[in-house]
Amino acid sequence: MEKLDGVIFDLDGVITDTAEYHYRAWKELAKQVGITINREFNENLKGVSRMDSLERILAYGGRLGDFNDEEKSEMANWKNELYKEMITDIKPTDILPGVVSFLDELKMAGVRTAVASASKNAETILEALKIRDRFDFVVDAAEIKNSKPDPEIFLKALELLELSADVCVGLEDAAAGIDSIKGAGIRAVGIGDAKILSHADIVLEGTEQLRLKTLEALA
Ligand code: B16
Ligand code: MG
Repeated sequence: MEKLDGVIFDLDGVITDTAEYHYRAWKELAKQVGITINREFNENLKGVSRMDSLERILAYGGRLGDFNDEEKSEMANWKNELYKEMITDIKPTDILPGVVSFLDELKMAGVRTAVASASKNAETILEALKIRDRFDFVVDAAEIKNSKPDPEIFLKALELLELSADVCVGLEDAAAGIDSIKGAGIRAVGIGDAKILSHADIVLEGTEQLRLKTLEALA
């Protein structure tokens, strides 16, 4: 890549570790209906929308046909209320290491930024982290019809940034998110376990390794 013009960030697991609270809240909801989930299964929920996550849990526990739409919507709301309680105290110190200095580096270089999170709580979380103003755009998850791994959310981010895929990179901690980035024709940087994120163009162990130079080298 000759020049990097845009970086598109996932939120949960890339900017802050709310992924852990999603897991705890889903585990509690699953327990209510007699289903036990573990961290390995949870990898299938990362980056996946609220309702799709619930359906995956019910399918995993063999209970998909046991609830009607209204009951499923109540369950999803219950999980979301529990999740919101868990994150009430979220603050700037919960931003993952290296993210702020990386954003500074991007700003200095004139690189535009967007957030492409499946979370309907994204704006609230970014405000609580006092980091909302640092991003040029935040895609509204409520407007997205097809959940990651569908490319829709990253294509929407490109549209907002008014940039083409070849001058951007996307950052993700979830396998579904990497597939979404790649589906949009964007280069993908995985953050986390290289085995889980095997479809990424490059995988960094953690956010503290984020550097503009590393991303620009992704040719
Ligand atoms: P909400 P991301 C995703 O965020 C989470 O990884 C996923 O676990 C969650 O179910 C989804 O957001 C929806 O979140 O219930 O808050 O609308 O990783 O795309 O930033
Ligand atoms: Mg994520």
